[in-house]
Amino acid sequence: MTPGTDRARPLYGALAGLLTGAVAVGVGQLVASLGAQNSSPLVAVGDASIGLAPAPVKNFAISEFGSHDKTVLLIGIGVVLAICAAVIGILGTRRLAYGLAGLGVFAAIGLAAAGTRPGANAGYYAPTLVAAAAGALTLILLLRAIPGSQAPPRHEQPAWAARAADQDRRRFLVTSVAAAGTAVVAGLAGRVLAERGAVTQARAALRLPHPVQMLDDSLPAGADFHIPGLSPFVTSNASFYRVDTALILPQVAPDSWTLRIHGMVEREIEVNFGELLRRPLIETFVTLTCVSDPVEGPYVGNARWLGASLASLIREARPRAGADQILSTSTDGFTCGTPVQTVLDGRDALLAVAMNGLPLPVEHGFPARMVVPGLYGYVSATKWVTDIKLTTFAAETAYWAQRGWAPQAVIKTEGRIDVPVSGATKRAGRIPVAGVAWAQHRGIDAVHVRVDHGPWNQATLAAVPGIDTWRQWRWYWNATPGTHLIEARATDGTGHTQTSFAAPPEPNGASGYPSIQVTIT
Ligand SMILES: Nc1nc2c(c(=O)[nH]1)N[C@H]1C(S)=C(S)[C@@H](COP(=O)(O)O)O[C@H]1N2
Ligand SMILES: [Mo]
Repeated sequence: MTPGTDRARPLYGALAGLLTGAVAVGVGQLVASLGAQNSSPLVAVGDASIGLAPAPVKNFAISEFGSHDKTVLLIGIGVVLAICAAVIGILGTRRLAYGLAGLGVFAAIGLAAAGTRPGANAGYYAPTLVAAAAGALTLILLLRAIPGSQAPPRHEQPAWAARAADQDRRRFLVTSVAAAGTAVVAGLAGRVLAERGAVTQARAALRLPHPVQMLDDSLPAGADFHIPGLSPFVTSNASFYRVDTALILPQVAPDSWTLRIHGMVEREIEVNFGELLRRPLIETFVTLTCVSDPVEGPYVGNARWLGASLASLIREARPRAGADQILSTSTDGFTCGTPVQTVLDGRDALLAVAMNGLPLPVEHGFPARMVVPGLYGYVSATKWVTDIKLTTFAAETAYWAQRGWAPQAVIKTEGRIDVPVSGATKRAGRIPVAGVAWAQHRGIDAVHVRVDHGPWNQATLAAVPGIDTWRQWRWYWNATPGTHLIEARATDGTGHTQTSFAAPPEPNGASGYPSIQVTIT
């Protein structure tokens, strides 16, 4: 063994460890995609860390990274895994058993996390076990291929030794490339299989029934001012915000979907997807809002939903007196608590199957989700919902309420200035100031705008189909040179004008006037 290869051994070890980790993760993803959904070890570990993360960390992640919080989490897990994998590889160069023991620790963590998956069965352990076996094999092959591992006898001629070292390096390179290729191919195949599977096909094949209560047009007349930069009245499915705790999208096949309604009911019921579609379906516009949406934030969207009346489903189960909470659960274990009274008060609370004329996109809850006008998403809008339990707020606490958010939360009267964009520079003259305002199930009656704390000016409101959506507004401003602060405030259908008090999203929704700064030249 030459001194050079000796010093390089830890580096080779780290590389062997990284490749071992990559093969294990890739193979794990592939095996997971072949079997039960939700069984990916990586996702199980990620979900477990989401579940275990203290509320402030999770809230910070959502407010800082928004819908990208999961990407950040996955990158974080990736970095930690990479470091550990490198260490395992280095340990392996000392003694193979140390490296294998390190792998064993990871397998144990993966198995433990898999066991906590909702609906976990023996099949959930398979991806981790196969991944660990593939990892062990990779580690053994790579460690053996490290140059100098099979040290030539000391009496070898230097020239011979140099040639041997060269061959050794080539052998390590070839083994490494094979390992990297395996990791990439297995990982990609796993991804394609997981996301392009039966559910995507079932969704494409789904024929939506006609609603009994149908809207005339996809866009109500006069609802959209069509001002460039202003949020369109209808948010397209592609640009609709997404907020959930799912690391990979739950893949729920419609023919395996059932909704069970149980708990404090006289008559437990279960409906399958065919039965759901045969119920009288309602079509209605509802604006969803996330409680995490900061003032001027992006987590609001308006869509045309098609679904069965949630109230009529609940009534069929005949809730017992005293049941005040509808605790809904999704296939991935997320829970959500909605007041019974709100769902039964006559509003269009839906078990929705379509969004803007298409079957629900998988990321928005395919095949069925709840939509309840007037309540923030975390207490009303369960996606991939399969279980509804009638209970009480005193007896059970839903996912976000366990983490410090209000157990019940009505959407606050709020708005957003979309035009001009904050920070923009515009020419002096008459320019439109426009935005959207919302107070779902109370409606928007007025919006006022002021400049530099001057008098409030009444904005013109667009038409709306009802009180459950946001409402566009616009006001023409004679802009004069200088830097200006523009604020807006909305008044809802109950006569209540939104508060100027600036509250953060936690625990029950942000408040305060939306405002922008513009420079006029
Ligand atoms: N299964 C599931 N449903 C969920 C959530 C979730 O994390 N998991 N998040 C809720 C929250 S906080 C919001 S704001 C809405 C967002 O719905 P969207 O992603 O379709 O816009 O979904 C709700 N439904
Ligand atoms: Mo939310």
